[in-house]
Amino acid sequence: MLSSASDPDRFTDAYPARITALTRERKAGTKIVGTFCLYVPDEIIYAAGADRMILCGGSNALIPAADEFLPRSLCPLIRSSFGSIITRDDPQTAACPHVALIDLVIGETTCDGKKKMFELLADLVPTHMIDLPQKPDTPGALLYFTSELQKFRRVMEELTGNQVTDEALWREIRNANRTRRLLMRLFTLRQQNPPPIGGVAVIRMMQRQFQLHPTEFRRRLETLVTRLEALQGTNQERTVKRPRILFSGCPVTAGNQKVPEIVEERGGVIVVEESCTGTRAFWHLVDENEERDPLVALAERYLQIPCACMTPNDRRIEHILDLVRQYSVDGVVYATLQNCQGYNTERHRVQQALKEVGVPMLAIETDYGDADKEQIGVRVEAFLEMI
Ligand code: BJ8
Repeated sequence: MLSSASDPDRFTDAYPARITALTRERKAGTKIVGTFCLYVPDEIIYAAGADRMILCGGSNALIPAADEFLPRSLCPLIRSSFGSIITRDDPQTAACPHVALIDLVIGETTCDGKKKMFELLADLVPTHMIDLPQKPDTPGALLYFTSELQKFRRVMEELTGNQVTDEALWREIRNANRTRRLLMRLFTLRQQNPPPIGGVAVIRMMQRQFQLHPTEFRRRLETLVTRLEALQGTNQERTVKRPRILFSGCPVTAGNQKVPEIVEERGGVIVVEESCTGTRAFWHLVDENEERDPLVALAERYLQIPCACMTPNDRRIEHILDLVRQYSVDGVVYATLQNCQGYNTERHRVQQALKEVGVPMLAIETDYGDADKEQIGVRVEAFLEMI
């Protein structure tokens, strides 16, 4: 099995080269957009001829700078992200060089903490907000979100000076779907016992999805998938039984892999992630029927993402139960960030649903610090022994 240490296809080394490429692109006039969420369709950004980087922070070191502005009762992801932006021009503290390259931030109305953080951010960087309907199944939600994407399309046209044509949108939709299909192939391979690749390695790769250019990410992903498919049937570890874990909860942003690392260090193997650094990022394709309005096709696909900011969010529960079946899961580790109200509150419904099908769940609520590592390790070990 490939582990994170084997660094398949050098996904983790890609960041410095990406910064060099973005700096060059920007000098040549390309606009760089910063995003924080899966609900912002990359297809529109790339159809406008811009590039994008994700701005979700995973570094604990950036939080103190943010705490001068934000309450400590916000989740570490929001505080770390804000910290990376306010320190972006200070060479002593700037930890994320891509942040200084951003021309426009695209925010979204998901959780309250992010919404209020975007208000402060707008004083520092030009910011456009996409208003996301949070009852996705109600009549009118699709129409409304499509109208928000139309506004976003115009914003991108103004930023870049390029027209976002339907043709360019369909091209980007087809490209993004290709990546989604490859990810589906990779995740399907993980249904094997044992899986050919560990969960931490996959999470690190998924983190790079939001930093690399999509073409570069797809190229590396294709190499990895082809390699793993060729290895099928040759795995010598068949006698080793490690508990198969579904990892579910808040996104695992780059720099914050603490909990999944502990799960695999203590003897479990993560076989699938129900997370924005997992299935939520690629599970649904955009309809490629070019006789339709591409923005409607995009709105349909993106509204299916089962984030805990949505209500009701039954499709997330159904998705988790499906994954449990498809991946022969022995237990679920439900990992959330402190003060994330959506995912922490939804924990109860997930736990109830799993109880009904007899699958044990361990809930871990943590921050970006290391202080609770040992304590989490003890709990994870006891859980793995029990399942
Ligand atoms: S689609 S999960 S990327 S909103 S952890 S900031 S929810 S308080 S990141 Fe997210 Fe989009 Fe949803 Fe995914 Fe708020 Fe929770 Fe913090 Fe979070």
